Amino acid sequence: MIENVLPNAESRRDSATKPRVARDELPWGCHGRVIPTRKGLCQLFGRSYSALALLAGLAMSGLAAEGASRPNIVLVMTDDQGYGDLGWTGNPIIHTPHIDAFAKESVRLTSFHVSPTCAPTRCALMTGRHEFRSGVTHTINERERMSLKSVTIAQVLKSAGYTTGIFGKWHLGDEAPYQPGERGFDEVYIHGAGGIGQTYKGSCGDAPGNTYFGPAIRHNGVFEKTKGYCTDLFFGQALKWMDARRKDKSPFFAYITPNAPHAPLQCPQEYANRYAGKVDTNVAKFYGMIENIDDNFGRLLANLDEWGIARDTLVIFMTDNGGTAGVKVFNAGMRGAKVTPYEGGTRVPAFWRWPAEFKGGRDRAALTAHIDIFPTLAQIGRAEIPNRLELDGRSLVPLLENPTADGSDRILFTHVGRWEKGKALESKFKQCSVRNTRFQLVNNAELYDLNLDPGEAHDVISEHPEIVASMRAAFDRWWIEILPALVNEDAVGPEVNPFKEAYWKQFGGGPAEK
Ligand SMILES: [Ca+2]
Repeated sequence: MIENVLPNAESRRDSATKPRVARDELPWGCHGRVIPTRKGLCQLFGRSYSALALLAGLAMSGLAAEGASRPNIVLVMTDDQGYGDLGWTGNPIIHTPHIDAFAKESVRLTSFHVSPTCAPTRCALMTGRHEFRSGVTHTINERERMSLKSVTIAQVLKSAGYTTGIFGKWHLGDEAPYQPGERGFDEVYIHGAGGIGQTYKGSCGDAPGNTYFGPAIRHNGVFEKTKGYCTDLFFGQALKWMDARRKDKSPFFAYITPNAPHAPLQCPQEYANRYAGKVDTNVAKFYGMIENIDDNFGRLLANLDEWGIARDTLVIFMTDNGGTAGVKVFNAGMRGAKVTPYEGGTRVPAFWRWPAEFKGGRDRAALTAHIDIFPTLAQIGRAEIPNRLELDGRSLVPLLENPTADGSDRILFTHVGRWEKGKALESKFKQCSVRNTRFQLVNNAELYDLNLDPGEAHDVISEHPEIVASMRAAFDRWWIEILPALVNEDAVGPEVNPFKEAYWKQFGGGPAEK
């Protein structure tokens, strides 16, 4: 099945033309024994990372040991919660005791980066490749649709025997072929568009009349009318599903993606009340939404304990872009927020806990990213990545497993996208960044030394001409690579949102009633 969904020719890069990479330049999983029979090469700068690297990583990892058990995987990614919106990261007001306690037990990736907005991060996470390679350059206008040629981590884990479920926000296409049930998920319990109640022209839209309380949720293609608050519903269904799956012989992958605390800021009043008088009304609701997530996260962990599977379950907590409503209160000293290419736009919390294999209670400062999740989970799940699929990410297993692994340097590319229709070419340097561990080149015009200046306040572009030239050259190469992959730029959406059409087909009614 995976073989049928390989990337198309234009997005494959000819490995015969790639530069050879010296052994000491290879990223983490590539050190040690390299299996020469596998097609593909690890490339410097995180630009391309193939199945070879995965297998090499497996060869040296304890995970490859005969008979080592494969964990269940639970990935929780909240929406629009920034790095600073947790007690653990220093927020002086918010109350997140369950996530904080979990962080304490976890391996914490302290320089973990995602894309600056919702659908792009979800695409990069799902594919292990920069989202532009799958045509995702926006959050609406059919430009949030993940190319049907893309291979998802859900498909790869499923092919290795995992049972897979998504609970919450998908945001990679609302038309039938783009839905998660067609992209590797066995269980699908989602809202439409980029949020509950959202409606845009074309395909991107949720069920009619939905709010965060009692929304109609699409469950394996059939709408269910609900009672209760959205986040409670998504965690509740995920727990119900996990409870059924834990008795199976094969492991599960639960991708829990609440739409909260994304705006509109709607939360149970008792949660907002806890912050009344401490912050303004909107931030009180925003923090209330996060505290509600924290309660649900605590419920999840308590259930894993109660079921006796916590030790053999990898749980990941992360968020999908930089801060939003909370940055004016606390942004952990960073510049920027969601929809910007600065640290504050892309750096998010990333806590990984797998008691059976990872020694927790540690920070890892290496430069890491959402694109690394695909190869990491594939390695952990002992799933084979299709031969010709070349990833931008690299497995984090050595970093998570080995307290002394520090990782070689790499380059990450960020581009906010969201250009006007037809303006991709002229938007090359608009809202973008190139970064390595120490430096970040923003908009091709500003350079920051993150070691000395994590708040990106002092432009040092004139002091490091060689770094700037090297980053510009890398970005030029990357841009040429991704342009042919922008398959959604001229897409024309349907007249009616597919979610609404399906809802009306099930319950009656039509556009006039919206
Ligand atoms: Ca988001």
